[in-house]
Amino acid sequence: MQVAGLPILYSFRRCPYAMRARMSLVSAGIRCELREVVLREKPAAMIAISPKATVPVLQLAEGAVIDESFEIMRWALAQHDPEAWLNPASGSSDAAFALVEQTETQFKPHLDRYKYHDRYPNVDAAEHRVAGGDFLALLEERLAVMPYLFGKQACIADMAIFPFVRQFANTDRDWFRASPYGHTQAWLAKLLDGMHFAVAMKKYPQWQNGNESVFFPE
Ligand SMILES: N[C@@H](CCC(=O)N[C@@H](CS)C(=O)NCC(=O)O)C(=O)O
Repeated sequence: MQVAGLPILYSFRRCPYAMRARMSLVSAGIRCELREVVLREKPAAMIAISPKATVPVLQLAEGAVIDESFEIMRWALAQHDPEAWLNPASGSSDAAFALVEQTETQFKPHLDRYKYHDRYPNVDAAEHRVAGGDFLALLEERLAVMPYLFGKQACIADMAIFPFVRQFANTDRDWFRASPYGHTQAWLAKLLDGMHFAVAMKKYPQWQNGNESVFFPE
């Protein structure tokens, strides 16, 4: 069963990629059917439309499939962007996209090796925390002179990046609290306290045929 006329989002509540996709749907005001996935029991319907089998996956009402979180963000905001997430107040959208890309390539590998060090052979978590900290220092430099990464208001870069900084911070909260990244701490706290995150983190039961949930009902 499908909720008539709505796009379908395969999602996992705690996945930072899925979080940022959900937050962009909230900002754009796009309702969808949310299918909460348990990663070790991925639904066949999701794998059939996206064999790489990562969440999030968005299937549009006409059938098109978008299975990269940043692409989902860009698609949602291209429909409707009332908070101007695609138009950073300071700097260009290309610079914002580049910082998101840098987060994936330079920060995420260290985050994974710090947080999940037991899943990697011969990895020293502390070394990866230092390397991840070097990336936080880049954010800190920007946030020392403006409240968000690209100016006075949050844009796509803030929303695409903070779920990963959250994971890094939560790995050892005492360390993060004592770290020299005070502006980054304040930025993260503000975004965690925001409406988009609250709506995006609402809990849904695991999807099964017959228990359809609608994400972001007004
Ligand atoms: N590049 C993808 C990455 C998505 C991703 O890696 N999601 C993780 C969960 S956080 C996943 O689905 N992993 C597959 C698995 O654990 O089986 C995107 O941006 O959407």
